[in-house]
Amino acid sequence: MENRPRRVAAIHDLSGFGRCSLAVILPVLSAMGVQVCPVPTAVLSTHTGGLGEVEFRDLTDYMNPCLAHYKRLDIEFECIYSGFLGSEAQIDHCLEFLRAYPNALHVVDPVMGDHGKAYRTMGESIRRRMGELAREADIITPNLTEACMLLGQEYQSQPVTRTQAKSMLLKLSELGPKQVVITGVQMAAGEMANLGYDKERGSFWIVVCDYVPVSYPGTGDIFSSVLVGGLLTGDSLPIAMERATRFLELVIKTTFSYGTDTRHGVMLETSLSWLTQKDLLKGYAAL
Ligand code: PXL
Repeated sequence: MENRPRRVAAIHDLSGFGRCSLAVILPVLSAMGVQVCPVPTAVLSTHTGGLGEVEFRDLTDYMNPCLAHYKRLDIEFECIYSGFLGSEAQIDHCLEFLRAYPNALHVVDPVMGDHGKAYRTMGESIRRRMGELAREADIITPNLTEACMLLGQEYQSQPVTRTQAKSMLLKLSELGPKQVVITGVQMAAGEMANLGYDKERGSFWIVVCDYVPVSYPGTGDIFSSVLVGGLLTGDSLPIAMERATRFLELVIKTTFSYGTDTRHGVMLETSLSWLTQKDLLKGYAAL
């Protein structure tokens, strides 16, 4: 392979205001020394989380010709990374990207909902198709709500025991992915945690994080992007999980201290330089 930064095709929407999707994925991965090639699925004036009527342009028709052009150019990608998708047709086009690059790391962030509820745009049939996409992934990064949706089980609002956590991770990996990371899990022991499982090694991981009593849009996109950036630049799974967790803690606490409108997202700009340092980390533990 050529001696150059790792390259990712990032199949996500571009929301102009609100700091989510490509607006955060691009700076995060660039700061980590990874080249991002955005494949925008739609352009929105803002995210869909409470900022009024959104100006929206669908780009579904762009996705296949874009892939065809990259193939004509013989452009290689080390990773295909998808997230929020607006329609079943977009899921089909993502599957085509994955099949066109079988040797790339396939990362699917199955963005479907949060806090036990599906996002407004994520009806039952698109959620089912998202499950199909997740089966084709090497790595999936659902939050707890999305993990329950993928498993067809009711949202678990009660804190999760270690045994339940391991069982969910195992069942998700049985769908297909080799590595599974579940974010934002309230553990029965009292901590908030991100959990991971590596099927090939049979290892379960937990990274505990500080709880902050607010929720911001785009934090799932930032978590998955740091995870992807870490894995593509030599991190092990638990180290990449911890890097993503520590960075989110930093941006969430920074933002919370300013008391800004949560709908505006996290203040990524002032914390981005932390990602360029590649600190060594050791705050993960076996689950
Ligand atoms: O961060 C997930 C996301 C991505 N894109 C759009 C969204 C959301 C979450 O609300 O609305 C357009």
